[in-house]
Amino acid sequence: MRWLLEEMAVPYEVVLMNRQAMPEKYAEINPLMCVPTLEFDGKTMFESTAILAFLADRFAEKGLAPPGIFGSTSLVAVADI
Ligand SMILES: N[C@@H](CCC(=O)N[C@@H](CS)C(=O)NCC(=O)O)C(=O)O
Repeated sequence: MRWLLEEMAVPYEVVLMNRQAMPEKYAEINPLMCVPTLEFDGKTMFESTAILAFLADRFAEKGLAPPGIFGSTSLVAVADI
């Protein structure tokens, strides 16, 4: 996720999590209690492949994935190999 944000030159803030002591409240934004989680425009999302597809679509003008649903699908297919 961070490499994609860097490639797209999209500013972001990293919030480090202590994997040994994740606050229970974190489950409200990531029910899997793992990282990564993306907060964007007041919404949260989890699962790295889903986040990559979202970012590629949201910043489609950066040209890092083919456009549209077929582009998202091919991105997910490659990311999940
Ligand atoms: N399928 C998830 C897997 C995420 C995952 O495994 N995250 C690890 C770190 S890379 C994690 O948070 N593990 C929690 C733990 O080990 O306590 C995704 O792709 O986002």
